[in-house]
Amino acid sequence: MTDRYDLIVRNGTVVTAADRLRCDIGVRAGQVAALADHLQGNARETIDATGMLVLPGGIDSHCHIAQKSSTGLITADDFYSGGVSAAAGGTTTLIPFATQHRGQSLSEVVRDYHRKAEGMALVDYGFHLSISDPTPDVLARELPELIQQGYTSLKIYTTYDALKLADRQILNVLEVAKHRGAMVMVHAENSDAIAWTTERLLRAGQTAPRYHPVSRPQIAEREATHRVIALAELVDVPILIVHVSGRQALEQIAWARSRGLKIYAETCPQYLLLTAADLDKPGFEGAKLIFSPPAREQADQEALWQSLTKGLVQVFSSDHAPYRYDDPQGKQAHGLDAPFTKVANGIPGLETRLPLLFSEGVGRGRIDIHTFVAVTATNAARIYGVYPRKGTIEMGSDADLAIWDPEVEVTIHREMLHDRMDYTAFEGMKVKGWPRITISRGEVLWSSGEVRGNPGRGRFLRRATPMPCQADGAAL
Ligand code: DUC
Ligand code: ZN
Ligand code: ZN
Repeated sequence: MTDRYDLIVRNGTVVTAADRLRCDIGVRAGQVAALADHLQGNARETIDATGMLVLPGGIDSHCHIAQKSSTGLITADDFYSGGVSAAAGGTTTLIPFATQHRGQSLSEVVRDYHRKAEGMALVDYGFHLSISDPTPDVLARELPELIQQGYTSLKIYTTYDALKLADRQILNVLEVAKHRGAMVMVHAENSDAIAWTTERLLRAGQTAPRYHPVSRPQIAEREATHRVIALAELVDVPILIVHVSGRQALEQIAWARSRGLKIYAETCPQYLLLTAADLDKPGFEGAKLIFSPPAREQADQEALWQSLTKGLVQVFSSDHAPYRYDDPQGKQAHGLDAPFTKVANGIPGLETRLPLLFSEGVGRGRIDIHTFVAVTATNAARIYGVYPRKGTIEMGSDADLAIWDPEVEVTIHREMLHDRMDYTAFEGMKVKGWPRITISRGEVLWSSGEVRGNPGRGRFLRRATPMPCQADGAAL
């Protein structure tokens, strides 16, 4: 007798952004082919998920993989190690950046990132276009062509000399996004305010890592957030503010949404769980926690937790930007006495993103399980044009599943993680709940501590127009 399904996941509790039900899942040809209580028929492989939660595989829509920074440093993970780390933490889709440096052709940059992913990617992936040089050719030809080809989101910066765009350039990019249907992600911090503050700190000899948060005050983030909201209103286009760090930017986002503007937002584990005080460590240790915008204060953490529940922040991603600590290609590229201005910006987080939110959010009653699914998978799928293929569990969607043991207790240690890093910002944290099995298009990639799946099995996702950018644009 031939098998009716390739895989059946039996006896689990299936949870989506909207529903929770005890049912079996039948998988055929990589897709969800049946959802039923006591599913009839046999399968080549059966997984018993008794006592487990079966959630959509996570989408990490903000991560930096094999990315060359403007200073020449390359992030430590490639598309295989990044995929392994993602899968081991319940994530089945990655959307990193194809990052343009000034003078580069955007299409050439995209081709280059495809070369890095092909033959290497373990999980499915797309690329956001990161634009630092919106030349007339980029605006008139390359960007529209690439959006048409399924690169339907892009990131721009208001800070970093090598990356930032002037307001006029931002307006030009927003205009293309509006007419072609792309989501613009904005890194919002006022560059001059940071430069002015930094100059004074350096002059006073305040160069240690703990001064990094001081150099990038919330007011700089608030001003740039307000400004890009105003620019988006002028052009009449949705935008998403990435890595929102605290109360002041949130206030601007709440104000914009109360006026009916389609302003979306993202936050990351580091803003919910770390504070600026965590950088106050002996010697150069604090460099491990240099990322931008920086971690703020406890009251900011509380406001961010509430913003997830209120729907003010829709996306929870890692901002995995892995620069090793003890490495001339990493945090110590300029030595152990380097001022904070010379330290690579970013921390790892692909693998710990979901367990941290599950434990600290769902486990502690700060968010419910449906919000967890929404902010870690479903909303990103909608906002970045892969819904309902990704980000949910329904008939016809890709069988990307994370089978969670909600009771297992894990203490996070660097040695247990699968990225290429030499530290984690969450060393020693105890979490309750971790995915026991991760499945991508019906194929088990992670099971009871073992990684499976060949490099190169991950597929490129040609993405549709983001839902908020569609003509009848469903707001989230
Ligand atoms: N912004 C990011 O999105 N990631 C790393 C560094 C930064 O400034
Ligand atoms: Zn950024
Ligand atoms: Zn980033």
